[in-house]
Amino acid sequence: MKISSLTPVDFRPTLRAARVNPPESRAVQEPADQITLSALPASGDLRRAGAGAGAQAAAASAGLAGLAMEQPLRMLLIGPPGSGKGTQAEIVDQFFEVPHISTGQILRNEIQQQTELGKAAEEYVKAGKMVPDSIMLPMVDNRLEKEDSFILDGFPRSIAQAQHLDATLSRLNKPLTCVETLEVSDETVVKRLKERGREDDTEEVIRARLKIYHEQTEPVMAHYQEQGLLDHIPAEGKVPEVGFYLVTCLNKRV
Ligand code: B4P
Repeated sequence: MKISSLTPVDFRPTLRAARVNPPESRAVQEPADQITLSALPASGDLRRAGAGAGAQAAAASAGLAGLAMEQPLRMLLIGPPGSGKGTQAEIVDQFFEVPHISTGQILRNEIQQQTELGKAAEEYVKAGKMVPDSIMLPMVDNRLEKEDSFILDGFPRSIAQAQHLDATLSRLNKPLTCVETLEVSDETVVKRLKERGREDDTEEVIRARLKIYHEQTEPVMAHYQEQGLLDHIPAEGKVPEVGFYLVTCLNKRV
């Protein structure tokens, strides 16, 4: 279903159900009997239809928007490569109208424009390796200084990056609202990314990115679990299903 064919009323059962019966971390209930998952459109449809106003109206009708607008949403989106971070950030952006900061996308833009930063990062991104912190940390700090609310996608990817982020947000007095982690198997990741076919989506590079994820990024979850900020989002399903769980969890956090 496309957003252009939806009225705010179409969203209400979905969002009401989300408020009344929110999924708990890991023990998420299958919501298919209570709501119409197709009421959440695919993110590409949202973008093509310029759906910000419609989604905001829907959120307002469910009592979501007032909360979202009074409190800045500052969320981290963490997950393996191809888990759908960029895809889901687009859905969250449509509901909460929060700037989306993707470290992967910033790096790809810099590489495409062949800036000094892009030239320095290029070999790492093409090989699926972590770009050095000497490049990443000032780049992220610079963006966070400019944004009051944000979806930070792809950062932090290591404990060192998480500790740096804590210090930056504390200095800026911008505490996090939540950390959402997208959970998906390695085999699903490989299948999705081979189909996408970006330059860094060869099987060899995908496996290298997954190895780094398991070794360096997964320990970051415990860091945020201890702070009570972590939500686990099952991300094997279709884009709107994943989006439903994610928006529902955010609804509990704002
Ligand atoms: P990213 O840009 O973060 O990685 P990505 O592979 O694009 O992941 P994402 O999860 O966003 O995937 P998408 O939504 O597009 O990083 C790229 C590189 O930048 C890294 O390897 C690294 O070199 C560097 N880098 C970035 N941040 C760094 C940091 N902090 N420190 C050091 N280096 C850093 O989804 C993927 C595909 O799946 C799409 O084709 C999408 O259509 C599809 N899809 C999504 N959800 C789906 C679903 N539910 N079902 C079916 N298909 C789905």
